[in-house]
Amino acid sequence: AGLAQDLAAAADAGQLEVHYQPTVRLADGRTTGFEALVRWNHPTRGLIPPVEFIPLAEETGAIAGIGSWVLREALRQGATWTAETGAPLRMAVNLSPRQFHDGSDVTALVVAALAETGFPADQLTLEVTEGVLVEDGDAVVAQLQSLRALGVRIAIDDFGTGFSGLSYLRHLPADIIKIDRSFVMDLPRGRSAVTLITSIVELAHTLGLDIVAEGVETEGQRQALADLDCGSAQGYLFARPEPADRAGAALAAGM
Ligand code: G
Ligand code: G
Ligand code: MN
Ligand code: NA
Repeated sequence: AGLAQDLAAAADAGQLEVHYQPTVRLADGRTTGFEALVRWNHPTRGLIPPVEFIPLAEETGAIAGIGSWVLREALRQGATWTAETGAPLRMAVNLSPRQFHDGSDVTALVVAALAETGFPADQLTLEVTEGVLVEDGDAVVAQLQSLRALGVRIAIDDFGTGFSGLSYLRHLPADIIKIDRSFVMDLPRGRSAVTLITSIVELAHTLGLDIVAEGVETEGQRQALADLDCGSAQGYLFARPEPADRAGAALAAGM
């Protein structure tokens, strides 16, 4: 069988895994939550990263089943960690544009997953890219608004890499901007990265949005982002995405 057929069966075959990368508040270095990142443990090809199978899953439609499995798994894990730590940990789950575009009801999917796992709606973040608005923009905006009405927060992932400029921020209901790793990489010295991040932070403050900077790998980058008043960050400096047992152990150790 080809990769596409294998992929359609992967969730049911128990071959998908979710890894978890912490989000850290820069003011005090505390972990406030995790981003769920899926991996495919293929029986013969080994661990396949999402960049190699999410696009295929989007083409074939397998993303619906995979997305629903990841959401339920991440919320189940989030509910466990919340119970263990007593802290209102956030869980962020990535959604593909395609999950909004095949007539499926994302809100119903999320409501069912929240009910099934007992994870609180107001601790859930859903990450979308601006590409989600390219097709059926009005219908997608309506879905995002109904999700926010539940208390779910919407994050714009990979912010700054799209082609539509800042104007779409007026149309995309959002709570959080995730500054793309490609800008963070040029800190602390890169003049244009500093200028760009400064304007994104100003814009976010004006619109009442929170900021998460992605891909922080060095202490210099962390310090620059703290100086620029970015609220939170993720990156290898703090932790790589890890299986639930390792991420949970780090959490319990009080990171
Ligand atoms: O760790 P990393 O290789 O996990 O992730 C690469 C890309 O795959 C990122 O753009 C990320 O947003 C995407 N991705 C990871 N997990 C998921 C998922 O569960 N659903 C979707 N749609 N994308 C994901
Ligand atoms: O597109 P999205 O932001 O959802 O994807 C996050 C991707 O970035 C994942 O592939 C994740 O493994 C990767 N990632 C997370 N932190 C770092 C980092 O500090 N450096 C690099 N190079 N990649 C990172
Ligand atoms: Mn993401
Ligand atoms: Na990103």
